[in-house]
Amino acid sequence: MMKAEEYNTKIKPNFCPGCGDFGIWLALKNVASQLGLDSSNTALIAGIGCHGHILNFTKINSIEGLHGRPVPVATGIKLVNPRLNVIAFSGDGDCLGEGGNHFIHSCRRNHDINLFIHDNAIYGLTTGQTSPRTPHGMVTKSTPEGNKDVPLNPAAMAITAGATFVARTFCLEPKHMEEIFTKAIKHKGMSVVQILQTCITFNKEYTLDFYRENVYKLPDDYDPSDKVKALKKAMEWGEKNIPLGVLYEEKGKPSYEDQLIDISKKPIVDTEPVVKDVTELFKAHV
Ligand SMILES: Cc1ncc(C[n+]2csc(CCOP(=O)(O)OP(=O)(O)O)c2C)c(N)n1
Repeated sequence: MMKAEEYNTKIKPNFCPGCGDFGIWLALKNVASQLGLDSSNTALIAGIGCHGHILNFTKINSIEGLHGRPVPVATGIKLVNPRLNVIAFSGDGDCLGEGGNHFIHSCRRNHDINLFIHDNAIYGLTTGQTSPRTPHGMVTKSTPEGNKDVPLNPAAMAITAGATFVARTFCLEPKHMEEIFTKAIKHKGMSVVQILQTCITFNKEYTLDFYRENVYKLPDDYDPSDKVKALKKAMEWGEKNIPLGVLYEEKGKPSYEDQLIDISKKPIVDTEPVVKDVTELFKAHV
């Protein structure tokens, strides 16, 4: 079992000072340590963006995919080796903009993967353009006269699209994040976690103070199994009205991988490749 600090690589985190991604990274390492996650049982995937840097600082095997494409990489890995815990990190732009279609269909198929969305409501890495989560009216580099679009709600979308675990947490609530990440990883089926993340450099609206004033935790007696109630909860977004917690959980629904009889009997990773040397194939097709 590795200690949390043993997950540090030699690369020093280069998130902006004060970035909410630091909190997410710390929570990931704590959860990895508590659950015994390592490269023998876990794969990490990310898209392109500040969120994707998390892979560089964490000592677990990983792939940084193309922008908007962490989900197809994650589902591919899970299909080849269903024994792995597969955790995909995505930005709100990455997940809902460039990768929007993958997001919807992975929920619909109930792939047994975890999708952690670093939702800073802005394109961080490219220095502050609007994303599909940017509030209406907000002035950004790409919308100097105010954003004309209305934001998407990834938690509500995930619930209606068919994900079987949908939660919301906040990057400055370490214990809450750890609890939610742990539940998501243990859940069988598609887990979507919207992590409200401050971007102190480019999002001056969804600040630490904004979230401190407006988030609240779902009460202990909240029942996440009622889909319609969960959707109503997920749609709450306003003054003192942003719920954190497990919004929706459906247990026992077969995952996509469960339904592939051949793979569930013998994972592809355990199968001898039919062609071991591809040199001749290349010669034939190039
Ligand atoms: C197909 C494609 N479009 C655009 C880009 C440029 N690009 C790289 S990162 C990024 C924005 C990332 O924002 P987000 O996904 O919200 O992640 P964050 O940086 O905020 O963590 C963009 C537009 C790209 N690399 N590939």
